Amino acid sequence: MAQQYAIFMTDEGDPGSRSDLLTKTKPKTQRPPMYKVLLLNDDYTPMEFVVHVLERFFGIGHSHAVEIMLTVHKKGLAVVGVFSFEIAETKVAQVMDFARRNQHPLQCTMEKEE
Ligand code: TYC
Repeated sequence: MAQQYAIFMTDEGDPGSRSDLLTKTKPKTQRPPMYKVLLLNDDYTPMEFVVHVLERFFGIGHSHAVEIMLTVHKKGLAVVGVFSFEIAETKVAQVMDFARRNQHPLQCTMEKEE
């Protein structure tokens, strides 16, 4: 989105006149949207499996992975990372595929930030 602003110049001795009206367009820098990857709780996926998923697909160290897993277990879900659309999509697909292949109902999803 471009932000527009106007510069008004009044003539000396003629208050209020706008003989010179300039408008400039300032290009506003656009950041790409970011996506939260969420892990959801369920009653059946083993805790160790979830910890392994966090280590393997998100590069999270063991003790932090245990903490995140327990947060999901207690609160129902947690954000495990924030990525560009393509990376988030890949992480979700990798986790869902790995869970399915191991016959666990673990769910992973993504959500646009803000
Ligand atoms: N609630 C599961 C259990 O008690 C553990 C679990 C944690 C499952 C996190 C999914 O995303 C999850 N075995």
